[in-house]
Amino acid sequence: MKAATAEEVLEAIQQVVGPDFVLLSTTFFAKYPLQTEGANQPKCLTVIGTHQDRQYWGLEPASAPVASVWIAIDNATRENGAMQMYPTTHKTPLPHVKHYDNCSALFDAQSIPPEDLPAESEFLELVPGQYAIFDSRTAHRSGRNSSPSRRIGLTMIYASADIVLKEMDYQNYVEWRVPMPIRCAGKSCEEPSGAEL
Ligand SMILES: O=C(O)CCC(=O)C(=O)O
Repeated sequence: MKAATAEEVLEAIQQVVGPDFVLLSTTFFAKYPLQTEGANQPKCLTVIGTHQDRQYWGLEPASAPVASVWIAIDNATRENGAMQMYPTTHKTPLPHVKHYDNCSALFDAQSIPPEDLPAESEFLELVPGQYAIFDSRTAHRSGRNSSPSRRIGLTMIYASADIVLKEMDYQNYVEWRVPMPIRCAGKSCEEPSGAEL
């Protein structure tokens, strides 16, 4: 919660989504080293298929700005599964194909096929504490951790307060309720009461 409501982050987010906004989610993405002996390390499910956060979540209206923040808890490198970003993709919603890569941890193993992506991409190689803010339509993915080092990142998604969460289109829909969004204005955020958490 401290990271999500840090003044520096809120100021940056305001510039992108406007003065009245909600924190929709915080998620840790952990990739443990594949080479840790004896670790209960799944061979699969450490890949995140290429996706656009807001498209994948069914956030509307399309005109409402949504921004994603990814903070490195550990070093993020190409070898340990740093995020790979596809610049310019924020301009267009792209198709998400179900079961494209069944090793992907996304619901329905969705992914945007490579032919729908630009040839150019950039890896978000960050040191702990560094973060990136991107338009939630920017397509991104992350690969396996093939290194001996752990890679954990924290994602936080903010949207302008008029956002609506439509039902997600999943084949194997699991009840996954987005908790009460946290409303922010100016430099402060209201935490929901215990009952809403
Ligand atoms: O941390 C990762 O590897 C993936 C994060 C991600 O896809 C996201 O935040 O939407």
